[in-house]
Amino acid sequence: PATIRREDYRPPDWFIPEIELDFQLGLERTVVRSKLDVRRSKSAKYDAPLILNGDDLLPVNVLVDGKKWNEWKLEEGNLTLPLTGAAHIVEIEVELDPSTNTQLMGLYGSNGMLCTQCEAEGFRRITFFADRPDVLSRYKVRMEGDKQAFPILLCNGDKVEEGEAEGGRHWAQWNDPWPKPSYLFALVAGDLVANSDSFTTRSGKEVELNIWVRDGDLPRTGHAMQALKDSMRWDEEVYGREYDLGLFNIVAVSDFNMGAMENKGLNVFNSRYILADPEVATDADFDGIEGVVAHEYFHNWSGNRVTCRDWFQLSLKEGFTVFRDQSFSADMSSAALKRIEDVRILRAAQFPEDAGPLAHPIRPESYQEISNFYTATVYNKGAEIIRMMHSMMGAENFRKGTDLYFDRHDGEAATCEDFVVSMEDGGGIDLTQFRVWYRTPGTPRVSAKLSHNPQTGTATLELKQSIAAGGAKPGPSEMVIPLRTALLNPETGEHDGEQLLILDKAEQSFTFEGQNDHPVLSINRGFSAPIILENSRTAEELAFLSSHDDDPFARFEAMQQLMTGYLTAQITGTPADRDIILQAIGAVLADENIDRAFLAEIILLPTEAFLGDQMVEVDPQAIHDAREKLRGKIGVQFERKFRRLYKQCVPGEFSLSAEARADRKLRNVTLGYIAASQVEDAAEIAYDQYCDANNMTAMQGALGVLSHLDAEERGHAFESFYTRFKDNALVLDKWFTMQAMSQRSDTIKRVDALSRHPDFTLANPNRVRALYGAFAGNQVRFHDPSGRGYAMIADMVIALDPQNPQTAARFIPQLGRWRRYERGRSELMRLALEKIAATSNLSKDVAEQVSKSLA
Ligand code: HT7
Ligand code: ZN
Repeated sequence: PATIRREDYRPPDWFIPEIELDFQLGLERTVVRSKLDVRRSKSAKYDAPLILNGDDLLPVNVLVDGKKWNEWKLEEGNLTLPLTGAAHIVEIEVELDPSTNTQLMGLYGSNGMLCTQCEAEGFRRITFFADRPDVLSRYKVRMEGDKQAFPILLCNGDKVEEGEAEGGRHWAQWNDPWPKPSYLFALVAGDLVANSDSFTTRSGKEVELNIWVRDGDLPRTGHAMQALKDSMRWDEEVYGREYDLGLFNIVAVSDFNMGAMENKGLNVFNSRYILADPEVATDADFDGIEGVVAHEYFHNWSGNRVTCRDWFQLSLKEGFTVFRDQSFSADMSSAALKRIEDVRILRAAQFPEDAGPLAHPIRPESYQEISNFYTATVYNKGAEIIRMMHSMMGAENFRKGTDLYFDRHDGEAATCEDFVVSMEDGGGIDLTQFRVWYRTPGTPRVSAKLSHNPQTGTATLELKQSIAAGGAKPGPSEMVIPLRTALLNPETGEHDGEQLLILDKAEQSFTFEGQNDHPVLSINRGFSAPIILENSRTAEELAFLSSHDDDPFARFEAMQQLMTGYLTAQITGTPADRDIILQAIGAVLADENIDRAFLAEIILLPTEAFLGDQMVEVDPQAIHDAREKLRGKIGVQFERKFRRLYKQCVPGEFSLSAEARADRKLRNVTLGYIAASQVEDAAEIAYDQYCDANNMTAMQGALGVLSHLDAEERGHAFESFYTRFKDNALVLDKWFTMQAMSQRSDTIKRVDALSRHPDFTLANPNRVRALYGAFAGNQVRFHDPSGRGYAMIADMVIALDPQNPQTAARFIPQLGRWRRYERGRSELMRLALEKIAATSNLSKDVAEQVSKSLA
């Protein structure tokens, strides 16, 4: 496949300021007629032809300026028209069969409804068009369809007219006043009902809000609606951004490749990010809904009003919007827990990407298939880059910068560079060197050494930065790394205030006066920079920080580092002190002032995947064994305390209050430790929890524990769960997931059997991710030394690719990490990749990921 390079960007030869679309809708046959007002760019050559992208389309009819036109050519799917004038009206008719669109890009059928997904390049599967984000058009759309099959007809903007048509059909005319790129186009037709509400903007405009779902799902839309209203208010208060239409529609669909899509005025969501009530959704699900609803809403400004010039600038809207949704969620609940969770995601998804064959800068230099670049790097590392600007500038100047950015570029297709320049001009900061982050892949490593001179009462901090091989590019490569730092009194844990140190050289030292005792270093507080901090502190210092640091993230992090240090030593057969961990855990368990949710977080062991990322060569079985051994020891050591806490956290009436959520969380974590201590009644306690549960968090916690056990309660619970929830697709996904995550040795066999279960289908991405996504994340079972886990994923990718290449390609990175594993597994992973590579007619999506993984 061809490689597209950032440096090759050229502005469009033709603009299309106006487009009219007419849809005659049908699940098996939809006719699309378009009328484009095309204008040659002043900078284009006089004979530059009009090239309209198409993917799997055939023009039925082409007119230019009202006359039938036969001089078109189809080249690689694109329609080329050799036009000579400066402006023309081009009309094109195409026919689609949405029922065969299994890629879920363009116009497709889902549960009897019709819906669209156009980002990044789906609009070209609906009609021929300049399908690039720097061509902005005003859309007028008429849609017509059978009234019974599609009683609700939705599109972007405002509905300006509607009426009845012959043969039981009806129609609606939608106009969107805001020029937009084609990737923000959306249309939905179906039998839907709405949870309707309204929002008054701060300037007094009334906005109608609707969340459209299938009939029975209406009672599960309340949380999403509240999240939407909270987001609208928050964006006004924190960024001064108001909504700009009289209507905001959200539609939930069950077949969707990603989480949701920010189409102008008509967001389309994966139903898992809309539907929730306590019986079917966990607390994490509720949080996911709040975060994704906010994310899509925030795109109205960061993405829609100011969009991207080209897809290399994707992080301009995605990194910034993730930062915005993270800040929103932090403001809505606990900022500390949110930060811990965000960093966990970054480390689980982005750090490995940055350390592997698919590493790329947040602003990539090239791609073959843009869908492969909706990555944790572009999204989550992108958000970290914005967060660092925020830390360095302070909230007030940051806001001045974003105000200027929105003012300057409103209605434009902008670049990352435009954003940085606005932040410099508006926020009064020089970001010259900071720009290195935009072009450099890889996670920087920072070593920190603190020394103390009792004679002078000074402490000196020596910092060094480096970046893993393959990460650094020639040229100035030092990153600007803002490190929130405090020096803690070694007795009391107190300090004289935190400082923001800016590390912008390869090596740098900072001196602190007035330090009579050797202080304890608290650094990268709040995870102020997305770096790997190389072991800079002793186990004793880490234990001290885990009970004294006043920055909750740093406190959590100290415990994680303490546990990680011990476990990595165990795995490699190096002696290490376990007692200090037990003491540290004992100290937090004895802390009467500790927040319960934070306690649940801080006593968790690092994940097996994270531990693997710390190893030179990964042996998943050795990691699993060492971790389980420590879990067991902690369970035994504190069994009485865990049982007491477990009882104290007995749930009352369900509530989403912070206290109730903390209790549910701590109850599940303590249950996990009680089971890890291998006491006889563990299965019984878990089963009782399952039976008594009045909410999904408790149920899932219980099933999660039972899933690993060899007890009859396990079978009963899973059967009862299936019977109760088999008609709820989102809950059934959990049933598949929990079995695929089981640590039992028969898990591969079980996953194989589940792939033939009548409720399993490759046609639904949520189901595929529920079973295979969960299994590929199950370190000890996916990495079975036989290689059967790898073969299973490879076979699934080969089967799924012809139907849904985007979803198939998302499984390649798991195998792509083959170089990190011990020899036996490494070779088997490589062979699985080779098998995929040898498959004929691979999609561009899978081919790009596989070839890069093998290179
Ligand atoms: N901006 C949206 C991206 C998206 C997408 C991309 C490729 C294929 C399918 C997709 N569905 C949604 C999601 C977001 O970041 O808000
Ligand atoms: Zn987004």
